[in-house]
Amino acid sequence: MKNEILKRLRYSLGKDADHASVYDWRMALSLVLRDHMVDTWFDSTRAAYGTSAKRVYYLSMEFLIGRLIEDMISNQGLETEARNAMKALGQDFDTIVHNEPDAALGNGGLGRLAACFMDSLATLGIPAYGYGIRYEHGLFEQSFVEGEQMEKPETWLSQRHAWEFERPEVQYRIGFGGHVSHSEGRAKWHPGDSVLATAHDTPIVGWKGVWGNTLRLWSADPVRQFDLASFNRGDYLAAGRSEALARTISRVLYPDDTTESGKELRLKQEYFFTAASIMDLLRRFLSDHDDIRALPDAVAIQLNDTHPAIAGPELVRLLVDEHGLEMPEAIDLARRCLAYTNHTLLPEALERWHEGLLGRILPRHLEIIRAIDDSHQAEHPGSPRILEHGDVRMGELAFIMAHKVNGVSALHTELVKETVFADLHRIHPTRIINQTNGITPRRWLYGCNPALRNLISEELGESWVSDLEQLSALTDKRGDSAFVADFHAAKRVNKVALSNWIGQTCDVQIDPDAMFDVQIKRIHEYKRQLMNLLETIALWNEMRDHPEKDWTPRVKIFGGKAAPGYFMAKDIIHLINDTASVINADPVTRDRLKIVFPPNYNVTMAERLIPAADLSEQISTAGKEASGTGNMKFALNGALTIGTLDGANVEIREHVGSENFFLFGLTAAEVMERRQQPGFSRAAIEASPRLRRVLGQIFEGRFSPQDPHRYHGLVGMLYDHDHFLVTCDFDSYFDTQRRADIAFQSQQSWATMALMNTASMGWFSSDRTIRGYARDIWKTRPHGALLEK
Ligand code: DL6
Repeated sequence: MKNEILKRLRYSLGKDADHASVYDWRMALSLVLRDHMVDTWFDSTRAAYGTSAKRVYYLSMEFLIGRLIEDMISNQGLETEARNAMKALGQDFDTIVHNEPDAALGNGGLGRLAACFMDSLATLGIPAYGYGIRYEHGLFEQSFVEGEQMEKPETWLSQRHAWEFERPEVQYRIGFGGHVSHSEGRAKWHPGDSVLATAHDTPIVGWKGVWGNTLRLWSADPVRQFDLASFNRGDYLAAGRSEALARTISRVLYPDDTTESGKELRLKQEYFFTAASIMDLLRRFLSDHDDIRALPDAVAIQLNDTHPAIAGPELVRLLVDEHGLEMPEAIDLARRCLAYTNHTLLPEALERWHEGLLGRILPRHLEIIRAIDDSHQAEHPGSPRILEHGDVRMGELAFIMAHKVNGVSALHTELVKETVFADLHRIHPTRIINQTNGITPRRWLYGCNPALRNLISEELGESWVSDLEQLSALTDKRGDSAFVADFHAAKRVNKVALSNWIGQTCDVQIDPDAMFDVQIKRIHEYKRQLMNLLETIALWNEMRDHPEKDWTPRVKIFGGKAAPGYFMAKDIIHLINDTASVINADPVTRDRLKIVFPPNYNVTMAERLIPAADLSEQISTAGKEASGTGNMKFALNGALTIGTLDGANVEIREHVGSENFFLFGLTAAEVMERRQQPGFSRAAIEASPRLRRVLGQIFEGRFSPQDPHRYHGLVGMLYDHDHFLVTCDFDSYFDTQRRADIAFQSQQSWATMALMNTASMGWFSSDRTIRGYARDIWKTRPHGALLEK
């Protein structure tokens, strides 16, 4: 490998070893690793073609892949070789690895889930393509200035992306606008503008390098030839339009996963990548099939949320307008290929487009949507409409065009049936199914936590990495005090490393023996970072009132970004930082309570924080978090959860045992009921002197003395319309935190509970989730065995 790296350095990067920078070394190593993948990748593609295997197409606006170098090394079993090679070349392996930008092509859970799924699809040997957008700028970079969030564009592509192959020959022309002509019963769309979608392929190789799939991301390019023709005709505006459109379409990821945003450009982005993907998969299908009617036997298309829901009308358009099928048959064929995953019940996150806007950008699609809506109505009179009050409802469209709709945790799936799609569920009672989310153990234990991984592998060998349920054998070790001590020691190694990193990045000294209490996720009112902070202030008050007590030392760690236009979330960040300044400087509590909020939370930071966590905060208002996947990562790495009965917390608690989980708060049903009671939040505050005191301090400017009015709006919100019931759950949360304090005082029993979490989390592997999708939705099976080495 050493020689391969030197060769790449010289011939691909044009550098000799004496003048190579860290970037050059990282690129040379990455290119060598990529070379190692290519044969597997080709073999897999050939095997899929050879057996006419059904292919899965995972359409997602987001793939939050983070850094890839460690995945590429560990999945191919090249860690020792790569480390030794870099050492022999006089380079520090960790510095090289940390030089890779964190590809933040997603906002949060939905995007990270897509990345975990790509790893599992490859590990299981299921022929699959991930299709998305190659954003030039991923999720913004966050910094804090005097405690406030600042946003800067993220620039992961300012350096060459080591892993991808550009495919200039794989291009599709994507149209927008224009008009539709009808003649002899046939429609033809004449787009006004168009751009080219160009493919960029990243090979994704699964565990042990047995199977490789493709992540194909589309970039937008101007339609050059068309431009020249327009230009020559003197139509200069048309020439410029394509360039301007192309420049914007794949430029930036929308930094908002909960509100309808960006309107027109966002709709264009959705259509752009969906249309390119559908055209691409049809081309592949037609390269070895003659009969278009065989499509559902060869193609399974999964829509990751409603963002690619235009796939239904697009596929119908191609089948009708290009392949000459009749509309009813085309709708039926498309439906048999399509399935849709719902990831949220939040009304503001359920996409709707103004009919006028959609019709202007996609006139033919609007006609087809009307036809789909009418035919569904004709079959099921009185059913919910896709078109309602001048809006196109993408959830209803996705549901009606899918043969299966899945929720992402057991509770969420039931709520999907009872709420957003209740009427459609009554009409199609077998369509909604559950597939509880999962996480890849390759990244979220094997890769990010070498201390624990080594301990487990010494005990069980390495086969747990692709068969996570084997971890249950660790249950037998709970009475083995030496093993429990080793488990505890592995956690401590991670805590020491994190303490050092926090000292360097946040300039805050923390005690590795304190409880590391971590909440990392997008900042949102329903996730209730605010409740966590209020509890921290209440604890601080009690520590100051009773400094003589034997308090359990805590470090409260927050991480996450707020959507730039979400002002309440930004206020919450500001308040956390303001409070940290006051509490961290308090000589009375300094050794017992600290708050840290490292800026720019991303996948790499999660890989640092999760292995070091003792307590995982999963405290959303019950009924609001569809699943969560951070909750799974923490528990797998031996953190205990403090959480509500929300999303996948419910199933995590069932698996790890109620005695190893700190439960509090109202249930989803109680939440709905409580919200109906007039003045519920004021009543909760009146009943809790502890909470009243904290809110009074914030209101009076105790944490913002330079600007005492800063948080009046926030406190007012809690009194008057506390939609997420922070006030109602506060006391129960506070008391449960004190139970956690007591439990943490016995390190032996805490470590045993932590071990039981790790041992019980095997079911939450994304391999299990993908097997479920393959069995219940895609009707496909693994092909990896074909290549078993
Ligand atoms: O299913 C992946 C992930 C879930 O774990 C989270 O609970 C859920 O919030 C997230 N949903 C989204 C989409 N929009 N919103 N909100 O990211 O999906």
